[in-house]
Amino acid sequence: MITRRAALAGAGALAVPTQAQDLRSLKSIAAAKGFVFGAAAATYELKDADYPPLLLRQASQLVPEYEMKRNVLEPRQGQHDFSALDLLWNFARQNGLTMRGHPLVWYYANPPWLKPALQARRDETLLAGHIDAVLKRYALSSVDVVNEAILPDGTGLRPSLWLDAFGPGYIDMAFHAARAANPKTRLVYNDFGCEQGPNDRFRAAQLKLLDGLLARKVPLDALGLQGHLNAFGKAVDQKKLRDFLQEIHDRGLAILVTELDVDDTGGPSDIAARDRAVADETRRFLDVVLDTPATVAVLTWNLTDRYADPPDEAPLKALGWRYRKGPYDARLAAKPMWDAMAQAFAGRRIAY
Ligand code: 9MR
Repeated sequence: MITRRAALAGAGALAVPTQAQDLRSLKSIAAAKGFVFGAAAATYELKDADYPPLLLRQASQLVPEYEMKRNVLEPRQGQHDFSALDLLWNFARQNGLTMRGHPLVWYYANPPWLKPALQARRDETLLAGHIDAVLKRYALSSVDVVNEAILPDGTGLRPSLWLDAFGPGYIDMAFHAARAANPKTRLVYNDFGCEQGPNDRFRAAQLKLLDGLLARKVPLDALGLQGHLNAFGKAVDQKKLRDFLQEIHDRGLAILVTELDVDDTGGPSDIAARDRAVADETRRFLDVVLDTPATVAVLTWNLTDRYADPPDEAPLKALGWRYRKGPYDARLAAKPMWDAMAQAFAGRRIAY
């Protein structure tokens, strides 16, 4: 007997690509399946003449790698410096890409003046004023309003300057400020603990946090799964991920994969074997993520290995290797991870 699922998958495979669909372009395959493909980009990458053509061919959205972080945007109190972010924004606008934002409120990458200022007196404008300034300046399609507020082991909220200053209510405050500043931008809570490994406690903590926000009518639109996977670490548990994403969908929230990359640290010395494992893990993850209509976007954390950090593994470093987490290698050639993404994208059931 042919199942509904198999029939739909078959129909997808036989579908004639539209003229606009370029099968070597992830953005085009994604668009045909009703979601956006994008990538993190950085100002240093735009200076590399080889890179923008690749980014523009593959991605329809960008997210700043670091240029929207508070330490970059407000190095001195009250003096915003939008110059780096404007470069990315203008690049996106001039080339027809949308931009998503990351992050407005984070425990990390803050300027040194901020913590003492928060400690000096309770001043909500130190949180809301920044959110307002960013969201009024840029028309972002979505934004990570709060990033990584849960402890990685899922035992509670992560200690932070924000938690110290305002208590757990800082998360509500941030979302309210974001909605007030720009009612059109999709508001996202973004974290990394739900997608990989036996992390039941994190998933429970994530649902508890989201349920609290929703019960209090906090304006929240989506959950961001960062998607920092490891091909030789804690593998994606497809059943647990599927069940979890159903919980998110049941709550009426959208899902975005915001920072997909796959670390091959700990793998064998054979590069081809590493690449296969990375591709397999990518596919296992994306097959589940794209099997819910809640998923509206997939972004990789950068697109290539060209600018990546050297690995911690001394033997690899000695060989001049780098982290190899992206779908393109340092020569900007597509890796098996690219094919895994293209296949997972193309295999999405289109009946949404
Ligand atoms: O890749 C980013 C790096 O360039 C920055 O220096 C760093 C601090 O701003 O942040 C890195 O990006 C992180 C992201 O903002 C949140 N999730 C984890 C990312 C690191 O893999």
